Amino acid sequence: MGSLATASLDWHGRGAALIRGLFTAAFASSQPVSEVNLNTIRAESFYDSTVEKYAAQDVEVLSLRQMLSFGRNAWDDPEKILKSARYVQRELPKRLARRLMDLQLLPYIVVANPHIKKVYNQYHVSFETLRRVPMVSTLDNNQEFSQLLRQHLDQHAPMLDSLATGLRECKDKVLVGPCLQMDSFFDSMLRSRISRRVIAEQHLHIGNKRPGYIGVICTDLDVHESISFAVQKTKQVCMETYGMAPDVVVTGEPKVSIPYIPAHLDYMLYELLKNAMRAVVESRSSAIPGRRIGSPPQQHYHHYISGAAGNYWAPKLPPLHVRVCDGTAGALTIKISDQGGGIADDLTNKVWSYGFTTTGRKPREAALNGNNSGNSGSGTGAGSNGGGGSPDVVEGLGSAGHMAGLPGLMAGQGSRYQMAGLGFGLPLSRLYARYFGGDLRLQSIPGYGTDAYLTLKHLEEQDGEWVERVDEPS
Ligand code: ADP
Ligand code: K
Ligand code: MG
Repeated sequence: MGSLATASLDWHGRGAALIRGLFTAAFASSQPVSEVNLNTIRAESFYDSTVEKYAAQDVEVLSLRQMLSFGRNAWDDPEKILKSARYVQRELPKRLARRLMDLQLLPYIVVANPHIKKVYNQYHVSFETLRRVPMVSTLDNNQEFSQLLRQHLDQHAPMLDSLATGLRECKDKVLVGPCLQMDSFFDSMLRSRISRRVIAEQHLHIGNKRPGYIGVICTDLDVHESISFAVQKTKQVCMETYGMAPDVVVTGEPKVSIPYIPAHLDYMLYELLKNAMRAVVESRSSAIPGRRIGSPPQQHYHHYISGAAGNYWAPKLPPLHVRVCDGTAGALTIKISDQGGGIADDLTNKVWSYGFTTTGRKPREAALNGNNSGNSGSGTGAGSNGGGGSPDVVEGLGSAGHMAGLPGLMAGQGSRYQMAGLGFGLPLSRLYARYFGGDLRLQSIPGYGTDAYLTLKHLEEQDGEWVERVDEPS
């Protein structure tokens, strides 16, 4: 991050806030890859038609099938590795340019926000750096290019934090409201981020020979293994937050596997399980530590808890039910059911908004009284459930389990887990699901519980072929 400190951008509000940044680079385009470094890029003045030029170029979309067939045995084929490098080299600047255009078109009050500015800066520095890398034509070039790519991926890791914080601060300002399509802005920013990271990580791993993997895609991802990993992690976080966690009963077809990026599935399962566990625990407010009673009112339905939070009686929590259904229509569905009180009717759409959370409301208020406006990114509730007040977007499960080999793919996570509070879990999980042709839906019975349906497509059985979802140019 330190190296970005040298990049500063002059922001000039003009009219409808068309704010341009011209970064002059302190090197010529003929410079060797190794010298193309973030430190050498400076943001000096303000107008840049280059961004527009790149943003207007067609992007070359990828299909998962292409990624798999191209990547097969690529570790043994230098030509393939170089071809892959050149693809990344061509694609990233165009995709970054499109997002820069989106950022430039935000209202001034938003672009002037220091967190959003930081994101713009980082994007622009990456754009300028990557577009100037001379064409990769040898494996040595590729090694240098890969190092640079990794550096950029790492430096962009906290981008979600900045966007989330920026959004929260802007939403506090009454001026930014209905006129700003925040959700579609976030959708395209984050979808593009997913695609850039997939493309970059796929290249960075394409030269590794790893059994069961082609690049970052696990060719036979064991769905039950992913579920038990996520369950274990979520229970741990739930215990740390509330001192208790419901059990999880997993049923359905025992042997199910799909070609998928493990970190993506891990993220979605983790977010959905956290939501379900939180609902179950919070809907039984008397179960929250603090209410300590000498003897249980109804012996059968309570159990004695002795832990860091103290000794107390708590009602038994109804378990979550996870069912794996390998459907016939080429889709695999994972259903996660909870008896956590459900979602109030008037919140069913709002929960999909970036930044919308009911964290910080009184227990059960969310489920039973949806009329109280949610803490829609206002920040008052962030972390109040034990998340430590951090605006971090915990994306992914760190380096545990089968993600161990993919430190960068889900970067931005760190090890600071929290149950809820950022309001990104649902919309971002749906974005991940849709990215590979799947979907995420909720069905809730207010006052009772919620079913989440996560659908993932089987590549080999798809009608036609999954094709990367790329955003239109601005
Ligand atoms: P966060 O968990 O940070 O609040 P999410 O996007 O994951 O953000 O969820 C948004 C809101 O949707 C939650 O605050 C909660 O009110 C509601 N919600 C999500 N899943 C459930 C569930 N299983 N049961 C009840 N409410 C839920
Ligand atoms: K939300
Ligand atoms: Mg959540």
